[in-house]
Amino acid sequence: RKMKPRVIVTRRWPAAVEQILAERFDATFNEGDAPLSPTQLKAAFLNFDAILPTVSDKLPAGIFPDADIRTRLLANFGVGFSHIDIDLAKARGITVTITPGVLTDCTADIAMSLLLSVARRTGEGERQLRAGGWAGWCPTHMIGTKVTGKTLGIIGMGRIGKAMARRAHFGFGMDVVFYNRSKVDDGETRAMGARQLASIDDVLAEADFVSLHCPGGAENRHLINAERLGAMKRGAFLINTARGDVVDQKALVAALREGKIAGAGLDVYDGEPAVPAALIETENVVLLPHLGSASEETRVAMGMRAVENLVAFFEGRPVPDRVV
Ligand code: 8YV
Repeated sequence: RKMKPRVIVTRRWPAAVEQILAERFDATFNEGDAPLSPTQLKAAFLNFDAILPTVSDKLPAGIFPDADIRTRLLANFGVGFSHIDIDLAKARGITVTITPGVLTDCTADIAMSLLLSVARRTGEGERQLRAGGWAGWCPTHMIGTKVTGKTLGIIGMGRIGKAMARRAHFGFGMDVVFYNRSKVDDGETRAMGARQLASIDDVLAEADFVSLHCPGGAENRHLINAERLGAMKRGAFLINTARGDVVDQKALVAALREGKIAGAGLDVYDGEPAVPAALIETENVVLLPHLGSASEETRVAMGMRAVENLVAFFEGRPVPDRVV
C-alpha cells in the first residue's frame, strides 16, 4: 500500500477539517496553544512532505534548511502569504498554495464593522457603559461621524476590496474611489460607480474613510507613512484589515494624537500579536485581534480549501490555488 504523505498542521484547525486530514494523511497536529517555534518550523521542513502554516508561522529565508528539505508543499491556511518567502520556496522547488475567495465576505464584514464602529464610536461607548461611566442620554453625548453619503477610498481593489466597496455603496450609500496597481474595468465596479484614481495620494485627497485591501510584505511596507497620513483629509478615518506592515504604526499614533486624522479601525498589526501600548491608550481607535476571517463557516471553508490543494498536489493533479 502507498504510504500516506506526512503533513504537519501548525495550529488547531476546525474539527471537521482536522478529521479529514487525519483520515487522508499521516497528519501531525500541534496540540499546543502556541505557534511552533522557529526551530520546530525548521525541523518540519526536514520531516514532513507538506506543512500547513498560518499567518502566525513566519517562514522567511532563515527558516528554510540549507539541505535535505523533505517538504514539497506549503499549503497556507489563509489568503495573505507575505509571511512566506515565496521566491525562496520557488527556488527550492516548493509549491505554495493559499485559500482565496472563501474569506472575502467575512473579511469585508470586519472592515465595514471597523468603519462603522470607529465612525460612531461604538467601542468607546461600550467601554464607557461597562465602566459605569454613562451619565444618561444627552444631545451632545459621544457624538460621532455620519457614514451614509461619505466617500470611501479603497487601496487594493481585489476580491476583498470589491466586497468592501459593495457593502459601502449598496448598504451605506457611500461613494467609492480606489487605487489599484493594474486597471480594474469590470461591470461590478462600474455598477457601483466606483472611480479608479491614478495614485494613492489622489484617493487620500478625496476619501473620508480609507480602507486597506492590498498585500503586505516588502513592496507595500509602510505604504501608509507619516506623509500619506498627513495627506489624508483632517477628519478622515483609516481602516486596516490587510496586513500590519502596510501602515507605519508610529506615524499612525502620532497622526491620531495630533488630530491629523479622526480615528482608525485596525484588525492587523506590525509584529502582531504585540500591539503598541500607545495604540491601546488611544481612545479614537478600534482594535480587533485579527478577526477578519474568524467565522465558523469561513474557517471551515478555508480548511477545506487547503485540503483540496493538498489532495490535488499529492494525487499529481493541477493544484487549484498555487502561488508558486
Ligand atoms: C487568516 C488572513 O486568519 O487569510 C488571511 O490572509 O489574514 C486571515 O484570514 C490568517 O491568514 C490565517 O492564516
